[in-house]
Amino acid sequence: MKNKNTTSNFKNNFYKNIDQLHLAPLWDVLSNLVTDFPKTKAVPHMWQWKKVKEHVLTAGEVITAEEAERRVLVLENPGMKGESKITDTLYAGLQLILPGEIAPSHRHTQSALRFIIEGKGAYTTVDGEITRMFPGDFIITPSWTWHDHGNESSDPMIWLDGLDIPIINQFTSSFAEKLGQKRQILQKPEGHSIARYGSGLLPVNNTLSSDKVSPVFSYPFSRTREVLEKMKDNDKWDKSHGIRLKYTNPLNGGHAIPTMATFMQLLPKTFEGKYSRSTDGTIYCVVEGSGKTIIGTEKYSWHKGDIFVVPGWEKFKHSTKEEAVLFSFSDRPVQEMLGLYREEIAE
Ligand code: GTQ
Repeated sequence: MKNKNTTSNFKNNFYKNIDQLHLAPLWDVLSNLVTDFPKTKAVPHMWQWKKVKEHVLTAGEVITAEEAERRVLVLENPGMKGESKITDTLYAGLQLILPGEIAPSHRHTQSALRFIIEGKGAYTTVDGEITRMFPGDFIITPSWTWHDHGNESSDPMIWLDGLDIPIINQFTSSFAEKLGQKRQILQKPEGHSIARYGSGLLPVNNTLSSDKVSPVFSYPFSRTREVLEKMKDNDKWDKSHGIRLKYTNPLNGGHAIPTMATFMQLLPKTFEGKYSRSTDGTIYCVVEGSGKTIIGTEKYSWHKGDIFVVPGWEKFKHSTKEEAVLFSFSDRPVQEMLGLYREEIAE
């Protein structure tokens, strides 16, 4: 029989020896690795537009869009400072383009979404097609497509960027390159994609090489708002989410971007939403109106332009006293593809 001392020596030696061979005991970490419920360092947070806007504009005095390549203030989740993440899997930022500026052409394997908050008529060019941007528009920059942004209008342009940067890095699949020109050459007329793919019609002889991403890369708010308006009187409200629409890829009915779900929703006036939670941490941007969202134990009162984040599996509920419109995005497509997505409505 080993006595107590030899036992602890024996064990200490064991741990030391395996450590030197880069082996580690699972029994120390198992309960943190395989948790009974989702765990995240991400916390709920809201960025108030009236507070952040002036700093986004000041960034325009600190650096030019060209020098910065992309002049963006990153929305950092307070629970994950320095990681450039708003949730575990997603990145978000506020990008500014001043009149006369160009953010030079580049491409990367990360997919991006742009949700326009302020300005009128600045452009983004994606894969040879230019599109002008107006508040409430949702625009896609698909993976590995050349894109440059510019502002020929007389007002600053600010939009919310959503990218799948943490997902791409998790898969060691980040590639990026610069075109070496400020602007790419236009190869299609303005409105090309939405005319071909955005009206419930598709060219019979489809020449697209892939259906992974929606070929409708610009979803103007004017159209989206009209749909919500039509639906609000005739459709059943979801008890938690009001009228919530997902942006879809007309080629397959799936999400518009393969890694990021995007939604627009209308909450009626005097809405008292039921608590719900889902495994996809979600970023919301207030498009119209005002309201309140309780996330976990915190209450957030939001107004136009505010951005708030609901971490995955955190209970939340919306309430309003006036009609409100919210844009949101999450990593739901990836979770759905992997069979991981779960949601729950509290009774
Ligand atoms: O506009 O291409 O917020 O490459 C972060 C990385 C925006 C962009 C961001 C980017 C972009």
